[in-house]
Order: sequence, then C-alpha cells, then structure tokens
Amino acid sequence: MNNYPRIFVGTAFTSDSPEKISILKDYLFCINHNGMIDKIVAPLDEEYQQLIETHKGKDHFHVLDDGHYLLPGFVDLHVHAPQWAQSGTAQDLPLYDWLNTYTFPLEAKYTDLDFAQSVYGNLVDTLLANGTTTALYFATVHKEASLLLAEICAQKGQRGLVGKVVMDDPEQNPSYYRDQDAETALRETEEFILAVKELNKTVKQGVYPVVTPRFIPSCSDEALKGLGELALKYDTHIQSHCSESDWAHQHVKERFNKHDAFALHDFGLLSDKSVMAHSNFLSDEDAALFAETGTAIAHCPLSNAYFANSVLPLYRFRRMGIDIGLGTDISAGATPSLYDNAKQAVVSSRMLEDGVNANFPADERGVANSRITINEAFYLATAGGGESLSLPVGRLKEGYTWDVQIIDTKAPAAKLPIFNPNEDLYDIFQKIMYNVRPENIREVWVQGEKVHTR
Ligand code: XAN
Repeated sequence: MNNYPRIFVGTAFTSDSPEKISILKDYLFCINHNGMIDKIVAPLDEEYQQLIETHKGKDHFHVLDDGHYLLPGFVDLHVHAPQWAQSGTAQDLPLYDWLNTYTFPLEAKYTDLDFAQSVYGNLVDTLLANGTTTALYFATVHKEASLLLAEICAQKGQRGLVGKVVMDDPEQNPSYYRDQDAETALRETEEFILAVKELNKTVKQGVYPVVTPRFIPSCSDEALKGLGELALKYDTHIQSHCSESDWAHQHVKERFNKHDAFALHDFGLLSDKSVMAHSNFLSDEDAALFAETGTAIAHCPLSNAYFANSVLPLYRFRRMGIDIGLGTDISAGATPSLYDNAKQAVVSSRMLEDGVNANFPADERGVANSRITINEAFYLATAGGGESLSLPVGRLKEGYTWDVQIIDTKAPAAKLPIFNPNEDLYDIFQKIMYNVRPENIREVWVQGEKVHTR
C-alpha cells in the first residue's frame, strides 16, 4: 500500500457518463509502477488521513497548488501529422482540389527525414502542450518517415497510434505521391506493423501500428482486401475516412453500388478497433453497421465546416450506440487544440438544431435531436476517445492510465475569470473548457510520467 511511486492530491474533473461530470474534490490518486491509477481515495475514506501522514513531504507526493485542477489527458482521434506544416493555410478549396493542389505536394516531401523530424517533433510537443496525451495519426505513404513519427511519440512520451498511409490506385493518385502498387503497399505496411510492434516493447505508454487506407477512392480493391487481412492477422487498429463529402460518397456509390460503410465492411475494415473520420453522411443502415461492428467515429467539427459543409448528427448516432470521440483533423481543422474542437462540437450541434433540423423531432428532453452540452463535448475528448480506441484511457478511474493535464486557473498570462473564492466547482469546470489556453496547461502526464511542464 505504501509503495506507490506517485500520489497526487487535488480536485479533479472526469466524465461519469456523456452527460455527467464527476467532481472529485481533494481526492487522493495512487499511481502504480505501470503508470496506472491503482486506487482513488475520497477525503472521508478511512485510509485518507493515514496515506497523507505516511507520504506527505516526500518527493513522490504531489499536492496540487491553489487554483490548480486535474483533467484527464485528451484523446485526439484524427491527426494528419504531415499536414501540420500547412496548418492555418490552404482552407479555400473543396476536398478533391485541396488534396491535389496543396496536400499531396506537401505530403510527398516526407521522403526527407530531416524535414519529417522537424515537423513531427514540433507537432508532438505542441499536442502535448495542448493537453493531448493520446493521438491517432495518419503519417504519409513513406514507411521510414511513418516509423520516425512512432519513434518521436515513443521518445517524447505521447501514446501514439500511427498509420503508414496506403494510396496505391494509379488512376486516383498523382505519380509523384503514391504507393508503387498494391503488392508494395501491403509489404511495406506489414514491415511497418512489425517494426512498430517491436518498438512498442520498449515504450511504457505504448505506440501502436494502425492499418490506414487513406480512403476508398485512393485504394485499389487488392490493397483494401489485403489491408483487411493484415489488420486481422496482427490485431491492429484501423483508420480511414468514411462518408465524408458528396464527392467521396458518390465515387464509392458508382464503384461498388453501395455506401462507404458497407464497402469497408466487405474488405474486413470495420471492427471494434476501427476509427472512421467524419462519417457525416452515414445513412441509418450505415450507422447501424458501425454500432454492430464496434466501429467508432472521429468527429472533427471544425474540419467538417470547411470540407464536409455539414454537421455530424452526433446525438442521433450516439443514441444508436456508436462510439464517438473528437479529432482535430489537422490540417483540414486548423488548430492543434481539442479544447477548440470541443467548443465547436457544441456550437455545430446548436446550429443543426433549429430551423435546419426539420428531420430531427424533439426528444424526451424536449429539445431537437442534435444539441450537445459542454459535458458531452468533454466526454468526447476524453472517455469517448478511449472507448473508441478500446484503450483504458480518458477517465480518472481505477484501472485507467495516469494521463492527466494540470490546469492552472491563475496562470499570469491567462488568468481565468474566477473572482469568487468559493466559486462553484462545476462553474470552474465550464470556465476551464471554454477559456483554457496553453498557458493554463502547467503539466501533462502520460502513463505516470511527466511529459510537459510550463
Ligand atoms: N480524405 C481526407 N479528408 C481530410 O480531411 N484530410 C485528408 O487528408 C483526406 N484524405 C482523404
């Protein structure tokens, strides 16, 4: 009992359910050698005083300062790591033109490992500084640079799930940026999976290979089939884009006479370790297939405003039983912050609600079937992300990883608007969600290790 390498004392916010925030005031969090939360002790529990007496004053005993609060680290379910180099630019074209004009020429540059090192190193630092402790990454078609991204996550302490992108169809991809052919794409994907699995043996927080067909239009049937088989053989996560725009949706319908969801399923690419970005245009049958197979949605509300010109009917899909988390979708979404995306998820859901929302009648709450609250957006950024990945992350709960952000509400450069010394704790939570800036994120921990200090 007294052998914990770390104990934290402080007030924490964590999701109980999508609707409900748990406020753990002055709780003790006992972390074991594997970086997992072994025990959470409430102030009225018998052991509480005894644990404090035994450990106080020692190096491993961390008492949060006044005005500091604990939140779970965020889980970003959709990041195009190479596109960080164009974040904030190139927001003016629709998806197909955007890919060909800006994005493919940029991604083609990652044959240069020095360039990859500087972009990926800066991105991982930036995401950690924004409170993101787990990230699901698309890299590029290049095996070496994709492996470098996994190594950078390993070294900087972030839990990274990384995919070498597959795009092999010569009709659909430019000659300067694509896999040579399906056979090469599959061989290199398998080599990548094995290399990341080997790397993972030495990494406390975990790095994982992800089978990553870019989206159906970029891949041949042979590649899609082979990728489904590799995911099954190595029990990996799978990621892609699904039903994300009118153009992509139409392409799949013409090619297979079915929707993306059913085509992906036929290739063995929907499982409880699959995360599909966007998915705005899923029909009810598609959504039911997601729920049945355990496939999750990476909801990217900022990106959707630019590239899907639509809003995900999140509330409806969640009620159908689909796991949903949040993604920044760098660089279609021009911010590294899941705080920004949590706020946008709330705003977008409100825009879908009145007037435009004729198809979604009011539910038992008496509101139209789209509105989500900041509690639910927080859930998406934390517990929902963990559930989508089937990993024990995103909650401050026994048996979960110690992945946390310590928020300083009194940071001199970004003091939050708290003027009442007895401010209600739920109000403080809301003020954090709406007002936090990187200056407020004082420390970030992943799997029991400190990975960022400000
Ligand atoms: N579909 C995509 N959507 C997106 O938002 N970003 C991408 O890079 C991409 N590729 C296919």
